[in-house]
Amino acid sequence: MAIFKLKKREIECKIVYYGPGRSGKTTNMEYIYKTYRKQVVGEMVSVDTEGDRTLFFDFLPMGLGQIKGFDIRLQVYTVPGQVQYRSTRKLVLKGVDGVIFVADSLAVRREKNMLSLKDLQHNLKEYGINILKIPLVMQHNKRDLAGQGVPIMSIEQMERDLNRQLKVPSFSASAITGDGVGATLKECLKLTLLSFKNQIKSG
Ligand SMILES: Nc1nc2c(ncn2[C@@H]2O[C@H](COP(=O)(O)OP(=O)(O)O)[C@@H](O)[C@H]2O)c(=O)[nH]1
Ligand SMILES: [Mg+2]
Repeated sequence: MAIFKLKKREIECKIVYYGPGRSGKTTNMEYIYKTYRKQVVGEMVSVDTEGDRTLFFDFLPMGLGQIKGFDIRLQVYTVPGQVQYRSTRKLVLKGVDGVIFVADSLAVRREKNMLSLKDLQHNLKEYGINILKIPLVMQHNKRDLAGQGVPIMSIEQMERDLNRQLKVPSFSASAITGDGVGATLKECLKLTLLSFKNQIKSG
């Protein structure tokens, strides 16, 4: 739930990178951290252990300037994808305003992508959120691996697997090179801010 601080004229919103373990969520955030220095208003916080890069979550606070006289503050989180961190994933989703689903293009991760999307749907539901209603953007990550000798899925296949019912905006990306990373976040932010506007109208 976005926090509207009317006195301070601030809107605080929360965007979460979701997806299976090792799909590139932390790498997305690292790229954002490096590339949008001016918008980053604090340190990127990563709570990780050896081996699994993200044990708890990554957190990045950003300030995006003003819209209609309101300061937009953005809190970006990633979840740990590994199956065993189920409760952490749910916790990180608390109060979420927009979601970026980072899917792994590696063919061997096909099943993991689909399971993770189901897990997202389930966890949102536990907070009373319908996955079809929340601002959601899909990212097909690791496209740089095309032609590198590792089997990766076609975009068409990934769209069929993950986006046939959702029909959300989707982006090809490489979190390593940064291709598509900014575009993904910007689209999610746009949808999120639009949803506030609609909520204000209908409320
Ligand atoms: N080739 C390639 N590797 C990537 C990309 N994104 C992430 N990786 C690698 O995949 C591994 C897992 O990435 P990480 O961001 O920790 O995944 P997370 O578990 O989703 O946070 C790391 O070795 C990354 O360097 C990408 O776009 N292309
Ligand atoms: Mg991570």
